[in-house]
Amino acid sequence: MQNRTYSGRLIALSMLLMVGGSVSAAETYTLVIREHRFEPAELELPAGQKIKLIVKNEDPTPEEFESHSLKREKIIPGKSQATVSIGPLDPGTYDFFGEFHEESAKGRIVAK
Ligand SMILES: [Cu+2]
Repeated sequence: MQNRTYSGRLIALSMLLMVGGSVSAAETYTLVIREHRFEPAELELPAGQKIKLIVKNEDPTPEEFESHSLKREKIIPGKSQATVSIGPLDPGTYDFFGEFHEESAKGRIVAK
């Protein structure tokens, strides 16, 4: 009897998680690194929701996506991609850069 109650609760919990998961599903945006620059250099995103940022490094050399304001850093080996989860963000501007090529790899996210 106790077991049935327990599994009933588990089912209820997993249904809740499924519903919650689909409601707050992160929107996906893509940044491309090409010749040590980010494309686009300015990315507009919706504020107040979770974002899945895919950073594709098309260069043969590694790059590090870094942002102090977003508190994120991630190394992306050459010719590969990585996912950076961000948000929900307050409206505003968030700078980011490629730590291995700071002179050219600069960009910003504008959350609206
Ligand atoms: Cu770093």
